[in-house]
Amino acid sequence: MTVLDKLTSKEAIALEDKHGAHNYHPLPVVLSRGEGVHVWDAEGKQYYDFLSAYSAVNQGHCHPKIVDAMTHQAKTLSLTSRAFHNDMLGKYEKFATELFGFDKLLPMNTGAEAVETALKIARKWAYEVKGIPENKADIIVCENNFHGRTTTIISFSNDAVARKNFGPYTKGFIKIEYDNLQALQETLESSNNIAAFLVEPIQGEAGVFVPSEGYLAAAKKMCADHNVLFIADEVQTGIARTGRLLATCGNCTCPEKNCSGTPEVKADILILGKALSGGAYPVSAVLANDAIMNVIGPGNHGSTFGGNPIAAAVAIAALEVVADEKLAINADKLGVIFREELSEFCKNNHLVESVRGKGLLNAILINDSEDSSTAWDICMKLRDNGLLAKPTHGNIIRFAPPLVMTEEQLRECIAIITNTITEFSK
Ligand code: IF1
Repeated sequence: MTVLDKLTSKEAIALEDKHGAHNYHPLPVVLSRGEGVHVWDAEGKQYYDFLSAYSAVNQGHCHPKIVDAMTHQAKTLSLTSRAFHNDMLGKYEKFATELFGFDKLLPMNTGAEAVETALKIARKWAYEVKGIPENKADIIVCENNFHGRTTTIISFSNDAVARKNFGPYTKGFIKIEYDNLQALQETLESSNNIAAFLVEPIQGEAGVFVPSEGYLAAAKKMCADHNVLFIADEVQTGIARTGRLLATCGNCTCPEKNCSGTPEVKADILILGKALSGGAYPVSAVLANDAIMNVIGPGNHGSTFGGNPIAAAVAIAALEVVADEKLAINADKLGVIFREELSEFCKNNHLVESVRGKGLLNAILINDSEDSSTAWDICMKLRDNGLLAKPTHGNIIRFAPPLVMTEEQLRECIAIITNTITEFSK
């Protein structure tokens, strides 16, 4: 077999099982092509993608504008390292900082790397600007957070599977309940050594938990009142996924919803990833204003691929697609339809308890125990019926299609979902 030989799904799974680490439990489907809202398996069966690679493929699979930008740059100059300048990085940094409203951008590759970068910046700012005694800085995080899988990040996770036997854990983190302003206020008042508050505007992996109206704005104000940095992890919620350019744009009435204005809840440090590249290439970024970002000097932080020319070209194209195709407006509109239709369905189906989400980041709660296989079994049936989705935790199924979906396609998918669950309920 040469590496380019066509494999059957069965062959592909067998190779992964034999030669690959078993760090995932994928749904048994082998994808071999993607275009827009569709993916095809190795046997050519078509599916609607309702996961979008965990909100990385917001612009749709293999978006021609993004692919063209990537291939053109790959044929021109792929990687220089930051030992030298390149003619793409500054253009990307200017484009992105103006779009999101920050002075500077620190380019990285994965979401976890960007989260780690934000934590390092917050700590350095705490010691050099706020004046917290060295090695005494604490960062507040939320219960049931998901920010990635590095040793430091899992140190403040409460997911036992992600944490166990990876100690000793990194210190300097205080966990509080998500969407609980009193807990945040009390913690902020409890110590002068708090550097920052790291929060997901919507807790995706925990089960698409949308916080109470006004939570983010109030949390941001509390942080400002205590000279504590507000760090928004928008790796999953950013880039139009929740019906706004950023989830921290809140209920901004900007007609474009892709404006270059300032988000309603302006983070001190903004973390982006995933759809920053439209899923074509690992691109992540940390954005902040000079008073914070300028604590970073030469040699403090970096990465071989961070800010490489292909990443820069891809990110510019991916962000242009979001604006040109008004993806935030579409996500907002289709998300309302999805939740309305599924809420109606819940009333007459005992298996689905509720639907929640914002824009096209939604989830349904299955009326069964967390350790039941019902959500998984439903996803297996959805696969058979041509729609791919996966449970987040136990009895919650996340639904997050590419934002390029049309209303007609969405309604077709809603029918697949409701018919499948109805069949399953019998
Ligand atoms: C996997 C979860 C989602 C993220 C937020 C940082 C990162 C993520 C809010 C790290 C990444 C991914 C990781 C991916 C599956 C997916 C995921 F299920 F793991 F938790 F989306 F909910 N901040 N989320 O959601 O970004 O380093 O992965 O680029 O690990 O299987 P990354």
